Amino acid sequence: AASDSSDIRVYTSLASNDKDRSFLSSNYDHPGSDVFLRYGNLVETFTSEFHKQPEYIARSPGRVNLIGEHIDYEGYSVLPMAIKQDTIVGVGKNNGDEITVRNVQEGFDVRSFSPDYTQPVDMGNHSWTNYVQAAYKGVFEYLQSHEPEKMPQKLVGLNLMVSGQVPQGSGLSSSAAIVCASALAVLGYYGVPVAKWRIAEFTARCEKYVGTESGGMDQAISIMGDKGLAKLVHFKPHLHTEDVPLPQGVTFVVANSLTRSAKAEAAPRQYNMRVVECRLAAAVLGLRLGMTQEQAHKVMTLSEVEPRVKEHGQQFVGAKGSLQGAVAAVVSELLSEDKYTHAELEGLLGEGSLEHMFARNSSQMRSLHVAAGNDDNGQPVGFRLRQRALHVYSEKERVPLFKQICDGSAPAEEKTEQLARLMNDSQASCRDLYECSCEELDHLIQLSRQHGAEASRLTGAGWGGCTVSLVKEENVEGFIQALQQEYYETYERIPEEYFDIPKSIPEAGKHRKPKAG
Ligand code: NG1
Ligand code: MG
Repeated sequence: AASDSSDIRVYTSLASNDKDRSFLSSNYDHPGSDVFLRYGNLVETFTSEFHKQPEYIARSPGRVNLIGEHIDYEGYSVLPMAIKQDTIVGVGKNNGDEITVRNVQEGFDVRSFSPDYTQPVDMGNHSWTNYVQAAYKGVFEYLQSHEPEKMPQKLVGLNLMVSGQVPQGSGLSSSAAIVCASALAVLGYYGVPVAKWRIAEFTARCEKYVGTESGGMDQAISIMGDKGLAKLVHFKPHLHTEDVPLPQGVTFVVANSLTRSAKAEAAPRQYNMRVVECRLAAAVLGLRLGMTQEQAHKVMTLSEVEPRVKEHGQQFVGAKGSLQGAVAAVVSELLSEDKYTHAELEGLLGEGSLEHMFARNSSQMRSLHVAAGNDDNGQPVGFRLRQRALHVYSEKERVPLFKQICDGSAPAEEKTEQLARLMNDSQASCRDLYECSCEELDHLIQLSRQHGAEASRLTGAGWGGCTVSLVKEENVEGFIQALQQEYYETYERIPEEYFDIPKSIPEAGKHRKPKAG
């Protein structure tokens, strides 16, 4: 089947060396390669399920973030790289008038939705196909609002077959891979060329249809990534990237904690909650630094009030050393260390202000209601503002430093040491201030540092998922062996089905502990 279908065009976000074109068509890899077999399998499954060959295949990869965690949605630049694990999507016209979505793997439900892209995604109903529908919607909403002349005359029924390799809930952005590959498949089918950065921008908005208030890092790197390079991704004034050459003599090793970061389901108390906390921290800082209540209600991100924070911080610069120290001093002066309750915040921002501020966003509203309730231990959940702001303002400084070190001409040994310090500082901040690590990640990170990693940190949203470790080349083999023995082999059961049935992976803190000894 694979060789029969070699005339099917493949749209891949990665193989394009033309930065302005959205995608190029390229042939399969050489026969016999894994890639070739996987594409062949996709075509075969597509053909047997839909009784027709796909017309196009699209491909988009997952990513690992090297530094800059939980700051993309605050408007700050981040530094990820694409990985080889990807999602591929076959697409072809069907004779009906629905979009039908299937997965090559068993255990994934089959769904159909209307080609009418104005239909909402059913957020209350968690299905992997929601990501495909979100991408579909994103494509046409983008075209309609930005490039209406490219809008197809008529939207037809399509078959889509998905084959994903990025483990779900692992912090490697399986969701961006599926969203971006689906969007490329639909664009490819209709033959509509769109600039890469535009695709990266609109696919970032797609995750919101599914209920995650994500920033744009994952989609940016999935669409704009290049082989052998990390990228510094900027979101302002519009999305663009800078190449970051990686230092010689070291390897970034990604290790899975085998704990699932259940982001879509847990978003109201984890991911989206942080987005809400950051907005509230920004509002209170704004208020304390001279904004009216009304102005403070409109502030969305910590980056918007940063100039005021810095201005106020000037007076501390002498005493606190750097401007960075002064920023931290201002945040600690103006935001309480304790949790804020809903009532306390309304006392500051005005009665009814919280509901009003988040009224237009049902996902954030859910987090607001979670914060008003109690946690598993019967304690009020509340909002931590000082800690979240301290993380964001310190993490965003580490990102340009990381690039500067990579670009610099210091000896390899020195570079490695400096990069390691930034990565380890990032982890400490994620764990202590942003509270997005978990027991299993902390354990894996500690083992990694003991067994040859210069640095190790969580990557992606956290609360489970993967670590990324900076390892000198000569230590890589020993490092991997050590993790094998000390982490993976001490589990009572390694979930062999991990890649096949991701739903069976336990959430952080809920799986069996490593065996003693
Ligand atoms: P992952 O780990 O892929 O879910 C999420 C967000 C990113 C970013 C990181 C934290 C999505 C799709 N992605 O990544 O935008 O905020 O967390 O740095 O939600
Ligand atoms: Mg994701």
